Amino acid sequence: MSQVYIALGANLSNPKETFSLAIESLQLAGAKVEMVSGLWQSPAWPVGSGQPDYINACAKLSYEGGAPDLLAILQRIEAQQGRVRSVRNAARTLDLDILDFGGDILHSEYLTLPHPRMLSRGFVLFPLAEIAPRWADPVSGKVISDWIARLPLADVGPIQRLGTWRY
Ligand code: A4P
Ligand code: MG
Repeated sequence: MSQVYIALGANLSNPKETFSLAIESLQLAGAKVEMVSGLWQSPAWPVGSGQPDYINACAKLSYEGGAPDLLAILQRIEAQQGRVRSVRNAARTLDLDILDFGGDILHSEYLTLPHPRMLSRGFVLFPLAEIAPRWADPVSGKVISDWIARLPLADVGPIQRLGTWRY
């Protein structure tokens, strides 16, 4: 059984409802949802994209299978929630990324673990810190509070916690 952290993101449609449906689908697919962070709102990155704000959250799962199986499940759930893949960073109804899969380090064509961009993103680190305050990056061993302390103030300022949600 692996302990896994995933990130949820959405900036189209109704993110809160989409996240609840995604959590339900994950449970049905055999991933045990152990913990979910609050909802966090932030401007779409990169700055100036003109897209609606994002809602982000993180969840802790226990999962029996391998990381590629979980990635396939996440992509199926994204598609069920109306995700249309176009260009990189396009607005989306749902993005589900694997942040950390049991501390594995992996670089394949389809999967990079831990998630390659998570450490520089407040909209990932703040919700993750709520559910995993002692999490450490498996590559450097550096703890999440150190990564948060390194974020540029201009990125951190506009990130707001909206509160908890029922899933
Ligand atoms: N892939 C590789 N590693 C992973 C992993 N650990 N987890 C591959 C999930 N997928 C992984 O992803 C592209 C490919 O990455 C997948 O086919 C998978 O094989 P995608 O979701 O199809 O495309 P994308 O969304 O353009 O890329 P990605 O990496 O999900 O985008 P990002 O980097 O997550 O950025 N602003 C705010 N405020 N909040 C956000 O959540 N998100 C993005 C998307 C941009 N701006 C944002 C936010
Ligand atoms: Mg993604």
